[in-house]
Amino acid sequence: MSTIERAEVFVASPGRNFVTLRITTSDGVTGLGDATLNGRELAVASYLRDHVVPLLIGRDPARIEDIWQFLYRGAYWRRGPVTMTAIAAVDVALWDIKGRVAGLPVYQLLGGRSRDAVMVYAHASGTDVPSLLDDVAKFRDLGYQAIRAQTGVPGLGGSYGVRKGEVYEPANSNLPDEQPWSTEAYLDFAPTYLRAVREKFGSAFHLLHDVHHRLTPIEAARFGKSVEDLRLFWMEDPTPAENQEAFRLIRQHTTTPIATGEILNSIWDVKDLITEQLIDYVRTTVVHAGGITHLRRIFDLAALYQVRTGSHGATDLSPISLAAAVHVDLTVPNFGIQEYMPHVEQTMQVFRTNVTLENGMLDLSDEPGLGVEYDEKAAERYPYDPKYLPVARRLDGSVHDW
Ligand code: GCO
Ligand code: MG
Repeated sequence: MSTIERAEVFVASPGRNFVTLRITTSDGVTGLGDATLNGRELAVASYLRDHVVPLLIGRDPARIEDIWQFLYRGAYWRRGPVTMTAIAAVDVALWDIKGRVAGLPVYQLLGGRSRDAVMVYAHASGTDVPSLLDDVAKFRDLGYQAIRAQTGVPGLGGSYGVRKGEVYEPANSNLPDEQPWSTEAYLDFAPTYLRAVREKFGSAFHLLHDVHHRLTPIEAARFGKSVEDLRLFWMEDPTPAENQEAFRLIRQHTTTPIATGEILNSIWDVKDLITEQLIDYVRTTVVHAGGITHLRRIFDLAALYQVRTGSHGATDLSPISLAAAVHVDLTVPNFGIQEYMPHVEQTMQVFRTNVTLENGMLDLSDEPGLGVEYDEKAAERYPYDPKYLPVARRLDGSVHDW
């Protein structure tokens, strides 16, 4: 029987920080898992190195479900981003190994294709309406079928989601960058710029918007109502999601579709949202929600309630997670959309993947496993570089949800 012989954790910063797990079997087969938790990277690296790797050595790498249960139930302490990201890294690496051993891409092990390719959404942003419109035009020309639109709020420096140059990278500071926030200014302005996008480009593409957890339920209801005629694909994270019941109130007032889940980690975190049909898209991801094994469990529950998938895919999810997401997205019956932001050149020197983008759709070739290689030597050129996500403060100085 082949056993797990080695499990190594790499922390590197090729353009941004990534934590990567590589599992090697006694037959010399390797598998990769992403363990990146933006701004809290070393906590997951230690959880893996100090508490999980010793438990893996000597186990049968083919027993993915059993290892998942062992790590989840065996920790005693349930859920949480650190634990679930660490378990995810192991789970994804084991699916990679299973595919390589079988000589099949992971999506074949998951039941094969349900679709030819995976629709993604691009990120248009600007500092004001004209620059946002220019950016939307750019993504329309590149062939994207779905575009998320965000822009700065006049008079407020540093709103969520506004790209500087070619790259959007919120974790950009050695200590958290403290950014001002005014809900009133946002609620006055955001519907105006979303309307400007529809007026200029029409309705022949999907328009998305990320509220980024900043509104109360009744404010979110007002926002959703005010943009109903713009036919948004979704409003994302309208209110913080740890209180699942809060979404009932939003639902009572608006038909604008709702997406949430990027910061949630388990099926329990989204159970009420799904079973009460309080959301339309669940945004949990491979990396932060316990790997392929657990994500599929969430997506299957969602399918029963006509909730579709819309996994998080910002650049703080490594190319391993993006590849794993595409394998899952290709197979699940209730796929909705996949978030996609291209990684920078340095990142792609370290992670080589076979994921391709054409006309706003992702696909991958038939290499066994996930189809990702990690270049350890290249990674050594990019040591860990501590960075934090920003913190939002209301105009009176008090902390708000970022
Ligand atoms: C998104 C997200 C990201 C997060 C980031 C935090 O919808 O892509 O909200 O932009 O803020 O992933 O690390
Ligand atoms: Mg988001």
